[in-house]
Amino acid sequence: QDGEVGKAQRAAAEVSTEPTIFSRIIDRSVPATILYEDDECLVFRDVAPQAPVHFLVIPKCPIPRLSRVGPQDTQLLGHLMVVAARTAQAEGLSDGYRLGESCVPPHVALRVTLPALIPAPLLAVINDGKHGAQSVYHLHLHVLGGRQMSWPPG
Ligand code: IU
Repeated sequence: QDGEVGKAQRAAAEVSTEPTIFSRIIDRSVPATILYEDDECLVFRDVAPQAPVHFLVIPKCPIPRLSRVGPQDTQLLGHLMVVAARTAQAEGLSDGYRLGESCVPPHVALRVTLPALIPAPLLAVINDGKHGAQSVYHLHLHVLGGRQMSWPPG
């Protein structure tokens, strides 16, 4: 398949213990525009922004996907959200922003998330796995702002 779903399906088929592109951004072997860093996480601009401001917040430890987290990750996940909010403030998103919107177009996301259960459109907040159209297997939060977001998401 073409597009985001095809990319996600190929990524799911290739899941391995190899470092992802995000590990290489963490170790600086791949360049990125880094907005914030601490011992636990890294924040950088998305290379294909879907809004005037679009950045990703990732843990430094390579949790591949949300469904792999455990109780030991509770504090880290909270930290990622706090960092997301602080970075949004630093980016001047004083009119608000969206945390966790996937960049998958809504019509694609609709097909891959709870198609039968939710009649109204619903977008995955964090893409998990093949059916979630995840394309990079290193857990990440999306933060988008600088434009009016629509609801249902778009
Ligand atoms: P997804 O939720 O797994 O589909 O999001 C992956 C994101 O990573 C997507 O928005 C890409 O544009 C972004 N990205 C990036 O910022 N830099 C890269 O080198 C690669 C992907 I590969």
